[in-house]
Amino acid sequence: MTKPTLHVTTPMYYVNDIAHIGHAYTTIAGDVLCRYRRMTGYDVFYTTGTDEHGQKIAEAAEGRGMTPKQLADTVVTKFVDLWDTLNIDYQSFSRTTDVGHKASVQKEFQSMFDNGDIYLGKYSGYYCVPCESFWTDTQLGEGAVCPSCNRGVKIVEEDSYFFRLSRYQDKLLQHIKDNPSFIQPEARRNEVVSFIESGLNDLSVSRTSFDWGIHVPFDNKHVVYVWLDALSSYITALGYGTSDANFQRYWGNTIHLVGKDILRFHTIYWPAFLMSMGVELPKQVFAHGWWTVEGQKMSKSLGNAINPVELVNDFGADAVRYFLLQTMPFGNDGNFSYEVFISKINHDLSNDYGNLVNRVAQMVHKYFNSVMPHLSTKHSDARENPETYKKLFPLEHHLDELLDQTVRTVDASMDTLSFNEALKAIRAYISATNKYVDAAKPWTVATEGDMDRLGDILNRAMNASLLATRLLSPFMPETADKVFVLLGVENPLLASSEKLKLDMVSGGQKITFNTQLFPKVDAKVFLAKRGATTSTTGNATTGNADVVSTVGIDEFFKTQILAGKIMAATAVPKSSKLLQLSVDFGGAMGTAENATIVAGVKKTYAPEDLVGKTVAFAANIKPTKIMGVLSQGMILAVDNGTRHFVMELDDSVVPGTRIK
Ligand code: ME8
Repeated sequence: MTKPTLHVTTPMYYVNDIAHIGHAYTTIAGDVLCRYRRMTGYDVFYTTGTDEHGQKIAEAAEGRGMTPKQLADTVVTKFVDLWDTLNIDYQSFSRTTDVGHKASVQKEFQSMFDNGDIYLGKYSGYYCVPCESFWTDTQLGEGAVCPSCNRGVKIVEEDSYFFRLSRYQDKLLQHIKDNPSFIQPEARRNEVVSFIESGLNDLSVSRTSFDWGIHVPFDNKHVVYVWLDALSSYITALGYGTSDANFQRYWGNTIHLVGKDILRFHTIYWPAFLMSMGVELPKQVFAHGWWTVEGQKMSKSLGNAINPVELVNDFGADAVRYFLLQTMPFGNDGNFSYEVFISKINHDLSNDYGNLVNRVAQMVHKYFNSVMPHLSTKHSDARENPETYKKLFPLEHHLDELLDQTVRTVDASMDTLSFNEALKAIRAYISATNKYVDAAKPWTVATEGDMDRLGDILNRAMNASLLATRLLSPFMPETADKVFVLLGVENPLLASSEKLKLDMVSGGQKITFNTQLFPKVDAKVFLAKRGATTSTTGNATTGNADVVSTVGIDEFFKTQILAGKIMAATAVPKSSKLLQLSVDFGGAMGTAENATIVAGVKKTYAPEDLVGKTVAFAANIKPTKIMGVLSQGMILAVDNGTRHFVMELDDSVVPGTRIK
């Protein structure tokens, strides 16, 4: 029998900065959904990736004195590492700079053009670089800011190709009406419907004022609008336009998980592009809510973004995965607070779940020499008939009924992406199993010497703990694997969710469980310690972007940090951020000639401000072309978000002196 298929996607994340818990949230949610479906009989493909073109990335790279591709390569490594750390099991990590993607986007553009949906015009209006979105003056927020992110917008006037979005207005409305679950949650669907009903303008789908993007196949002056480029990743990740076996197999049964901020792109532009190309629409776009931190919006300027790597280091990947999905309904906004996070670890994971597995395992060690007991014949015979079972073993019968209900609730919750409801049901089952152990009193039964009854209780309690673990496994894969190994159990893929109710072991296996799954965290101690250290992602411009790791002194000295005298400086043409410097290192770099160094400090310094200054440079960085200029080193400067401070040295310091 062929399995039903499912394709789940995260947004293609921008590479201007490293990920915070908001990015981790979407990606964990998708992973949980995929793992659950895979476990219960689906053939699943999970796509994530990065959005690397466009003005936002070009400017971020320029600001850091890197090429956009260099910036992308650096940040992509961090995304890949983070997804490994969080145990994200994806099938495709798609980059918009991948060669196959580029070729496919060009074909898509051509196909929309051939269908008469793309025409040449002139764009005149506003553009928000952080959101990469076009706005008209009537759409701007108070103070002429971007209505989505409240930041400043640029006035843009340039030649542009337009997509005939207006042509798709009625078709889109009809599709949304005919497919009520196409946009979820419902409140978001209503928002989109009102937006479409207010009238759709044709959409600018190419830019000419910068070059970092995929070129329009028939007009090299234009690069494809970054949203058209990035949205296409959802199909190019499956090989659309290149080698499309996965596209044929998975596309259509697709769920796009997105934050509420990018709903319009996914529910209006993307379906319209697909309609124009004659490609089936995804099954659903689900817009989840946003996280704040200790009550405040996460932002670079506040420096309060939570770094998921740091959280995992402190609490483990599973605690992070659990907390993020348990705390709020998927469509709602939520708040991250360390106090609440720690209290959930202590209550839900340590007291309830960890304690259940531990106490049952300890009793198997103690009373059965670490070998899981079988059910007695009396017990298993009675279980054949629900009426008899209810009469003879009411506690266990109740546990079975509750499991039946729990599995149904979990499955229905996964259909509606109500992760928190699924976890609530599992937690209730764990709590009921703990109560079952309390009520059945195996320690009393042991003193009475009734080994059959004792074996029955521990077999049932152990199976219940294992079933809870199986239900938790999509959320907490690392913990589940550990428990299964230590309890000598396999967790095979199942044919359907119905099978989740079946006992996992009959008995006889040797257990080696001897660990605390979730040690209690002392919130006071943790918060005091944390107060003394850094806790947020920061950002690349304020320099604390990475989790601090140490380097050996030898490693450090591989970088030649030298005093260099700036002999000449000019602005790099067409760049708002870059200066080209001619720097004297007094022959220390093996040549008497001055070095050319491109520095992203123009927002603070005019060329003449720098000439004559002696400042610190990293002088042996591999030469790199930046905006057409070969840069042979890097200026050292602090960027406090508003301005730069180059590291100026006293005039008496001789050029070429090593800084140690
Ligand atoms: O928008 N709370 O990329 P992006 C919850 N490249 N989720 C959050 C969040 C928060 N505070 N902040 C961000 C882009 N997210 C485009 C997407 S897709 C074709 C192109 C999550 O790096 C949320 O999923 O800005 C949001 O939609 C996504 O990060 C945006 O990531």
